[in-house]
Amino acid sequence: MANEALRHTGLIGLAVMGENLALNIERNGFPLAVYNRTTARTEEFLAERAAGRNIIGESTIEAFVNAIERPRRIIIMVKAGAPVDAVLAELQPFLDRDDIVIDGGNSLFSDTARRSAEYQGAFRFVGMGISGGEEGALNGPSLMPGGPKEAYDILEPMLTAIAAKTEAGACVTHIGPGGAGHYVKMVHNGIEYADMQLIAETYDLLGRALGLTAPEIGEVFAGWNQGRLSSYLVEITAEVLATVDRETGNPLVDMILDTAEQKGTGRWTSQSALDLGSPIPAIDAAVFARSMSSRKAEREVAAEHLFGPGGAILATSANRQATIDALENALYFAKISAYAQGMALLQAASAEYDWELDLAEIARIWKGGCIIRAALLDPIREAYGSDPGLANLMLAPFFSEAMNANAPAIRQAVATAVQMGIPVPALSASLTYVDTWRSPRLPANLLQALRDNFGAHTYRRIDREGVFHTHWATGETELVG
Ligand code: NBP
Repeated sequence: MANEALRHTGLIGLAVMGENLALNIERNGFPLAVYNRTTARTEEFLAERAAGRNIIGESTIEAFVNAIERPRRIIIMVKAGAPVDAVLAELQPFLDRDDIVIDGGNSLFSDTARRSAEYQGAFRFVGMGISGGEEGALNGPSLMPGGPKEAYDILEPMLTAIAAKTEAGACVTHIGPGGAGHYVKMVHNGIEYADMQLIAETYDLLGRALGLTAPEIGEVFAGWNQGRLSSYLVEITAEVLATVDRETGNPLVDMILDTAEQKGTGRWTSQSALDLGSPIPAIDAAVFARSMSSRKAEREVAAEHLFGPGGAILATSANRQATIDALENALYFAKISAYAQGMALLQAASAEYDWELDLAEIARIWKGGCIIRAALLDPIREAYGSDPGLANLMLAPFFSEAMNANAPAIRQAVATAVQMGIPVPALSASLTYVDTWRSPRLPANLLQALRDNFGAHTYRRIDREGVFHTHWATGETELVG
C-alpha cells in the first residue's frame, strides 16, 4: 500500500474518532500514514473517505512506522484501557527514543502516568485529551496534550493547525507533564456531566412544573442561548427539543427511553475528587443521576409503593414568563457552581501532582471545539488570568456578584421542586456547595464530638490551642496534645 515519500504523521485506530482526526490532519497539509488492527477497515477508509487524499495505509505496524518521518509522530485513537497498552507494546520495538507517541483516547490519567514512566527512554509519550466528539475531530477539536514540553514543541504546529480556533487563538496548549492532559480532559467531561444534568433538570421543571411541551421548552432554551447561558449544550438542547419523530409525529425526545448510559469519565472524576478530598457534588450528583435513571424497572416498581405530592402545574399564564426567567437565573447560578467545583478540583490535582496547571489557559482552550464550550468561559478565563491563585472561582468579583444576584432564584427553584416531588439532584447540589462553602461555621463540631465519644478521636476547641479528649460519661476533659 505504501508509496515512497515519508509521511509527516501516523495514526493508529480507524474508528469514528480516528478517521475524522486523520482527515482533519491531512486537510491541514500534513501527509499521513494510517494503520488499523483490522486491515479491512483501513482498506475501506482508503477507498472511501480518504480517496484522493494524501493518506496511505499500511497493514503491519513495522511498515507503518517505517513510512513516517523522524522524529516520528504517531497518534493512537483506539479504545481506552488494554488496547492502548497492546498498541504501545507492538510499537515499541520499532521506535527510537526521540519518536513521539500520542494517546488521543479517553485514557485514565493514572494509566497515562504509568505509561509515561514505563516507556521513558524508549520514546516520548504524550497523553492528549480530545474533546468535541466526531464533529470536532473532523473540523477542529479542543486538544489537551500532557507530557514532555519538548515533545509538545515539536507537535505544536500540527496541533495548532488541526485544533478549533476562537478569537483567543487555537484551542490547544501544553497542559503539563505526565497524565495532566488526560486529567484535564476527564474534569472537562465531569463538568459536561453536571452541565447536561442541570439542563435536564431545568427541562424537567419547565415541563412538569410549568406544563410546557418539548417544542415550547426548546424555544425557551433557544432564547437562553442568545444570552449569558450561550453554549454548545444549550444550543443542541434547543435543537433536540424541536425535533419531531418522523414515525409518530411526537417530539422525538418524548419517545426516547429515560435511561442514561455512561462510559466512565464522570465516574473517574468523582473517584479522583474523593481521593483528593476536593468536593464536586454537582458532578457526583450527575453521575449518580445517570445510575438511578438506568434502574428503570426498579423505579417503576417503586412508583407503585412510594408516593409524592402530585404534579399540579404551578404557573398561571400571568406568572409564566417570570417563572421561566427565574429558572434561567437558577440555571446560571448552578452552572457557575459546577464550573467552580471542576476548576477547584483541577487546582487540587495540580497541587497534589505538581502540574502547575494554568487555569486561564484551560478556560481559553475549552472555549472552542469542545462539548462544554460556553460564553461563561470568557469571565472564567479573565478571573484566573487576573488572579491565578484564586482560592475558588466564586471569589472573583464577577462571580460573587452573579451568585448573590441569582441565589434567590435557585432557592425558589429547588424549594418548588422539593415541594412538588420533582428530583433536582444537581441543582440542589450546586446550591448546597455554595451554601456550605460560604458558611463560616458548620455542624462539624458535633461530628468531632461524636468521633471523640465513640472512638477517642480527639478534637480541638474554638477558644484555645491543643488537642482534647473528653470522657463523655463524666464530662471530664484532658489535654492530650
Ligand atoms: P473505539 O473506542 O470504539 O475503539 C475502536 C478502535 O480501537 C478500532 O480502531 C479498533 O480496531 C481499535 N482497537 C481495539 Br477496540 N482493541 C485494539 C487492540 N487490542 N489493538 C489495536 N487496536 C484496537 O473508537 P472511537 O469511538 O473512535 O474512540 C477512540 C478513542 O477516542 C477512545 O478512547 C474514546 O474514548 C475517545 N474519544 C471518543 C469520542 C467520541 O465522541 N466517540 C470523543 C472523545 C474521545 P479494530 O477495528 O481492529 O477493532
